[in-house]
Order: sequence, then structure tokens, then C-alpha cells
Amino acid sequence: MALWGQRARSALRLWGPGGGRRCISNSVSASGIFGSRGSSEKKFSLQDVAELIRTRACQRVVVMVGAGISTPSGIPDFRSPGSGLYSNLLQYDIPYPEAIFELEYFFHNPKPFFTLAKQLYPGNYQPNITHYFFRLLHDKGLLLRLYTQNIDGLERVSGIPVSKLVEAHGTFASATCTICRRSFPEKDLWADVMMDRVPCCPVCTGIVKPDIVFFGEPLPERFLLHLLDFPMADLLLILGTSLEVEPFASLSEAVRASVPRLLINRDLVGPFAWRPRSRDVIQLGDVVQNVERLVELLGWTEELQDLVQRETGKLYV
Ligand code: CNA
Repeated sequence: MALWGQRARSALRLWGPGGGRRCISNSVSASGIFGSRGSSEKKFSLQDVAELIRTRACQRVVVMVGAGISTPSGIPDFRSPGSGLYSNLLQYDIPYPEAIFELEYFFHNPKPFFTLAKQLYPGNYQPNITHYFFRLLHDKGLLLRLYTQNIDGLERVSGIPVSKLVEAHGTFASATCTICRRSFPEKDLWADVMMDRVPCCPVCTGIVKPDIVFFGEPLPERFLLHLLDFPMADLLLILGTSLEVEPFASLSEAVRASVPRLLINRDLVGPFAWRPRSRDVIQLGDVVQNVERLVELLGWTEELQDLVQRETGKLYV
């Protein structure tokens, strides 16, 4: 746990918009395979990835996602210029954007965080087709695990069981007193946040914080599942993330060198830019459009539409 804490600590210092440059210690060396396929060999394509899934040649799919999969649901990401959360934080009256996730500032003034929490709180936004695509992967028994940096809870809302999720930067689904560490009931947290009240522990009156990972805090213990999942994965899908936040970002290099990796993102990011592998597939552009294309190649379009209709119906009952 100590080592873990140390790794997470140094990593979470990199959350800021200008930070996050790599310092990978546990990556699988890609250089070996990079030269192992001749330059004349056909490049991997989205169609190849679809084929691996469709034929069940890959059945242990690991997914890594970030804020970019939730922008189509209406939640701003951090770093997109103009629309990103960091450029919209002025309204919260904080000294600098990252302060909103800093413990020191939180103890000084918790209001801005709870104002943001109210905005991001699960229930205000609905999953989009990307979340439901992962749900379909799970329903078909192909999802080994979904690692998310998001705190919007939309993976849960889409119906993916918590056992299949690693919410690496925490969740609003639970909360803890910052003083006595007692857990605080979810429904009471929700009521306080919605009523613009700072939640306080009924026992020691300490401020209660949703279990969202702040700068300098260790990641949830479930994150350690990556030690089992990534060596076992036979396909890695990475969507909607700048791959700037460690230790999450380094997971993109933790699959075996022979494992195909698919990046769907607006920008070319992380090791796809600076240490590509021969089985990398890069689909730059809008996440929804690219997921729809993949789903079409898989022949799952109708099934996905049915799932979305069914699940969206439930949300409004
Ligand atoms: P980020 O650093 O803001 O990067 C997002 C990436 O997604 C960027 O590369 C964008 O270009 C890309 N992107 C945005 N919209 C789209 C789209 N429609 N199609 C394709 N690509 C798109 O966010 P990360 O998740 O990488 O950074 C990690 C932080 C952000 C985590 O700690 C999160 O907690 C935090 N965050 C979460 C949420 C949320 O829960 N929805 C919102 C904002 C920030």
C-alpha cells in the first residue's frame, strides 16, 4: 500500500492542464515488436479490430476512457480549449482551476467543489452510445474490465455492473468524513448536495467528501486490479482521454506487446504519438461517430439501438 500510495501521489500531482508528461516505469517494451513486422506488412485497421471482436478471437477486452466519452452527453472535459472545464471554472470563484480538487483549498472553502459536484452529480446527464457500446460488450461476455477516469457515473447508469468497473478517480456513489473516516449514506449526500449544503458528519461534524480522488490522494484499491487485467487482456480500447494523468495513462502500455490497441480520440495522444506499436489502430475524430462506425462493422447497430431505447426508457420511468 505504501508503494501504491507513493506512486499515486506522484502521479496525481500531474493533474494540472500543463502537467502530465510521462514518467513510465512499468511499461512493456514496445521496441521489440515494433521492428518485428516488416514495413510491407498490412497495417491494422478498424475493420481488423471489429473482426477480432465479432469472431470472438478477442474475448478479454479491456477499455480505458476519459472525459471525452462524456462530452457527447453534455459534460465538458478538462482540457478542450474554450469548452473545457478548466476554462469554465471562473464562475466558481477559485484562485486557479486545479484548486477545486485540492484538499487544502477544499478545507478552506468546500463550496466551489460542491457547486461543481451538483453540476456533475449522477442523474443530471445520460449515457451516450459510447457507454452503451461498452454495456453491449459486457452483455456479450467480452468485457474484462472498464477503467474510467470519469466521475460522472455514466458507466454505472448504462448498466455495466460495478464489478466490471474500475473508477480510477473515484465516485460520487460513496462518501467519507474527512476527519473520522466514517462513511456517509449516499442518499444523505445527494440531499445535501442538491440543497447546496456542505455535508457534515453526524458523529464528529467533520466535512464529508464524496470519494472523488483529489490531488495527492491515493487511488482506490480497485485500481490494483490492473496488475491482473492488463497482462490478461487480448484487446485494448482507449477512448476520449488525453492520456495525461498518471498512473492511469501508463496503463496504455501495460498490455502485452502483441495485443492490438485501438485509440478513438480527437487528438493523437500518449504512446500512440511517441511510441506506436505495429498493431495500433488510430481513429481520430468524434468518439460517437467512430463508435458508430465500429458498431456498424461489428453488425451490432440494431442491437445497440434496441439497448439504448430500452435503457433510456428505464431512466425516465
Ligand atoms: P482531458 O484531459 O480533458 O482529455 C479529454 C480528451 O478527450 C481530449 O484529448 C479531447 O480532445 C478528447 N475529446 C473530447 N471530446 C471528444 C469527443 N467528442 N470525441 C473524441 N474525443 C474527444 O480528460 P481525461 O479524462 O483524459 O483527463 C483526466 C481527468 C479529467 C480525470 O481525472 C477526470 O476525473 C477528469 N474529468 C472527468 C469528467 C467526467 O467525469 N465526465 C469531466 C471533466 C474532467
